[in-house]
Amino acid sequence: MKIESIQTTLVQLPLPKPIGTAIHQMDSTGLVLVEARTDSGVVGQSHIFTLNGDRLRAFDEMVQGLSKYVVGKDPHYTNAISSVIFAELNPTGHKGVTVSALSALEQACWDAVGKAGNIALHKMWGAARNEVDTYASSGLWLSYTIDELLAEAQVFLDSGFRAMKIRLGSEKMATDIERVRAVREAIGPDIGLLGDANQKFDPKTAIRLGHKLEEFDLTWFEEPVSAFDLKGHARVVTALDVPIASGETEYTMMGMAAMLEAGAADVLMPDLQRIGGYAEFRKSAALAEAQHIAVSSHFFTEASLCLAGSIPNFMSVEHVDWFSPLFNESPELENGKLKIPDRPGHGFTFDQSAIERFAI
Ligand code: SMN
Ligand code: MG
Repeated sequence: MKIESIQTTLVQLPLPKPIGTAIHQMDSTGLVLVEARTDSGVVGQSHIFTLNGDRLRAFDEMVQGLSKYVVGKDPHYTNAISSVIFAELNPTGHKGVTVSALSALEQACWDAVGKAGNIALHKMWGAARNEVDTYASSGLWLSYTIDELLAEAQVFLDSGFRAMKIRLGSEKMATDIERVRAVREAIGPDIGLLGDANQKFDPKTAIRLGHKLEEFDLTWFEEPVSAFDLKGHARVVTALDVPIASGETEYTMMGMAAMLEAGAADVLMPDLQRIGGYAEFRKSAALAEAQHIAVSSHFFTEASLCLAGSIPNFMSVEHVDWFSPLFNESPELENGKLKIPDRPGHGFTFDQSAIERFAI
C-alpha cells in the first residue's frame, strides 16, 4: 500500500456563543482536515485545529509542506515517516505548528493502516478496555454567570455525564470559590467535578486556592500555574492533596519526560495535536506508567478513544463536542463512560456533507 496524495480541507465551526477561560476567548474553531489517499482506495483521516481558526493557513501550509515525506510511502511505516519528519523539523523547531502538522500526518497514516487491515487501532495496539471514564468539558466556562453554570451543569447531568470540568481563574479568589460551591451543591457529592485554571496563578496563590477548594472534593486541579514553570507545578503538587493535572501545553515525549522528571503533575494530560501523533502519545503514556502516573487526553475526543482503549494507565477522555458535527459517527456515552469504537482505524470518518457546509 502506498500513499498517493495528502489532501487538506479547511473548515470553520461556529460555537453556540462566545466563551472564555482564564487565557482564551473563543467564538469558533477552525480545523485542517487531512486525508491520506492510498493506491488501495483506503483513505486515512485526521484533524488539527486552532481556536477561532486563528492562523489556520499556517497549519495547512505546514501539513502541505511536510506531505512530500509521506506521499509515495507505505503508511505502515509510521515510525520511519515520523523520524524523517522529526529530523526535517530541526531548523524550524519541535513545538507549535511544526509538531501539529507531524501529528496530523502520522495520525492519518495510522488511520489508513487500521482501515486497510479492517481493525480498530486500540485492538491493533493491544486493547486494554472497551469503555473509559469521561467528563463533560465543553462548558462551565469562566465567562459564565453562576446561573449559566448551574443551567449547563444540569444539561450535562441530563445527558448522562457523571463528571464535568469547571474553569477557574476569576479575578477574586472568593469568586472562584463561590462558583465551585454553587456547582458542587447543585450536582451533589457523587458527580465528579474537575477544575482547570489555565495557568492563571502563581504557585502560592494556587496553593491557597487549592486549600480553600478542598471541601468541594475536586477530582483534579488542572494547570494551576504557568506551563513553563515546572518547579512551580511541583510545589503545588507537593503542597496539595488534590491531584494536579497538566501537560496540554507541552510538546512531544521529551516535554512529557521533563514534566515527569520535575514531578510537575499527578495526572499527565498530553494533547494529541501537540504531542506529535499516536506513537508519541503512547510513548509518553509509557513514561508516565513507569512512574505510576495516569494519563488523560486533552481535547480530540473522537481521535483519542483508540488511545484510551489501548493504554493501560489511561484515566479519562476529555469530552469536548466541538468537532462532532464533522463526523458520521458520534462518541457513545453509556453509564457515564465512553465506549471505545470497534470500527476500523481510529473509528471516526468525516461526513462529507458537513465538510462542505463548514468549508472555508
Ligand atoms: C481549554 C483550552 C483551550 C480552550 C478551552 C479549554 C482547557 C481544557 O484547557 O483543558 O479543556
Ligand atoms: Mg486544560
